[in-house]
Amino acid sequence: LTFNVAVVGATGAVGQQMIQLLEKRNFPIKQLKLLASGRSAGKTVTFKGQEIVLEEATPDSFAGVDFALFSAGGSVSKELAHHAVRHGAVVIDNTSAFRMDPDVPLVVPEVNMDAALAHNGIIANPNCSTIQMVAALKPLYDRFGIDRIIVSTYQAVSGAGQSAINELLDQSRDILDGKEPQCNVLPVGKLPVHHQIAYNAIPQIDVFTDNGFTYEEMKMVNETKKIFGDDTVLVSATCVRIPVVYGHSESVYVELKQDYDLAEVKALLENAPGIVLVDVPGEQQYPLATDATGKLEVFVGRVRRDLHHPRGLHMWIVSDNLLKGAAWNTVQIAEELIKARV
Ligand code: A2P
Ligand code: 11C
Repeated sequence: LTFNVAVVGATGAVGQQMIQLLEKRNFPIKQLKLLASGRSAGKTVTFKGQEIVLEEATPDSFAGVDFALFSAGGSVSKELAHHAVRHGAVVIDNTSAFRMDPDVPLVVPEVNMDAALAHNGIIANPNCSTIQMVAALKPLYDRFGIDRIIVSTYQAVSGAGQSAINELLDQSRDILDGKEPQCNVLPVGKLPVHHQIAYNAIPQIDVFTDNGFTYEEMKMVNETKKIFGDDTVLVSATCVRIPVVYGHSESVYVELKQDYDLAEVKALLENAPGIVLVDVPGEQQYPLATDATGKLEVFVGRVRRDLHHPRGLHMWIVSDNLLKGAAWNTVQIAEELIKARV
């Protein structure tokens, strides 16, 4: 059994990873359609040794498509996802366009694949910083329950797309060469003020909401509740952009509902699907963004008891934001749908 697959945003940081994953995973593809803006139409991409010509994404691009993987920004998803569904495709959308829509399941396969099976045409992929956190916390949520989470993130520039990657590299080079760095993309391209990311840490990802938290921070709050299907989980987040290209790192403090045994917590993490425990402080072994780059798993380490709260627990969670945080979670949902339906 093979499927027609479309990638929307095929030239983007996430889209390119989707294409590579479809090839590496030997996804059962009949025909691959690569869609982007009109600017990219006519360029070619090599897939399994064959050149595929990029096409402009339009409402009519989806005839015969079984899976449409969207990662071209929320406005493109809002404009085109329903056309893909109209043509009979299952849309797996990596943008924030439909995540909080009650008719759209928000899915991390390790956590709530059952929700995906009940889709109405669109399945949403959560934000990268949410995905790695909930994947790691799932075994603890199931065993002990979770009262609250306080998370601080250290996020890679690739989360903001190819232009942000270029900006970090250009600024780093320019500063070393004694030139004035150009700041045009971060923290948020469309805002008038931009900050240098090279040799810096910017405590703003996405725009601010009225409560003083940014949208990225509120995504972690709202998406976590939706994925766990539990509004009682309290989440507070501070999201920070750092000069790393690939891999988001997170300092996560969690208060469990029940008393826990630290050895059991580590054993649960070690045995959880998609999680790798890297936690040997005496040998300086802990998750690093550089080690997580290119890997599909979520890496957890620095697991330790809080000094004061009896049910408090700290950990360090790292994953490749373009893979488990985006392209892999999307392709994984498609793989799981195929497994469940065949
Ligand atoms: P293009 O390269 O043609 O502009 P990133 O997240 O790395 O910035 O990538 C954004 C992706 O979204 C790119 O593949 C980009 O294609 C695509 N894109 C941007 N605008 C549109 C649009 N109006 N229609 C379809 N794809 C778009
Ligand atoms: C970042 N987490 O690192 C963002 C990127 O809602 O899909 C993903 C934005 C989103 O900038």
